[in-house]
Amino acid sequence: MLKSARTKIIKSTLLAAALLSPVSVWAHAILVKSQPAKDETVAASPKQIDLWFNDPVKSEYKALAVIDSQGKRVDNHDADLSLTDGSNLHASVHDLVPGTYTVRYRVVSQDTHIVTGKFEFTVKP
Ligand SMILES: [Cu+2]
Repeated sequence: MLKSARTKIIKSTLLAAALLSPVSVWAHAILVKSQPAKDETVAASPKQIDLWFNDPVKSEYKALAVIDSQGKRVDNHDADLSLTDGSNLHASVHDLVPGTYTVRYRVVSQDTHIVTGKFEFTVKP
């Protein structure tokens, strides 16, 4: 076999291995849904805030905070992943009075990237 042909085969084998490696299987997590939804107005205080990502996220370093318009935290510091759905992060909240609230979150994707974001919702009976 010619040396260049062998090199080509080795290169394409390495490329295939890279494409099939576990790192490329796990996508970067993005927020796909929440309850309440971004910018939604709800008529009554939700019992908890639910976030759903497109992929399961790592159980370490997860955080979810709900903050009122005065900057005070109104969640119960109990952010956790659903036992049956690793893409679902939730936290319970105090009984929310009418107003606008900010949800802030941070999770670690399976690809080890940190994903952070925030959105608002309003309670207006
Ligand atoms: Cu990523």
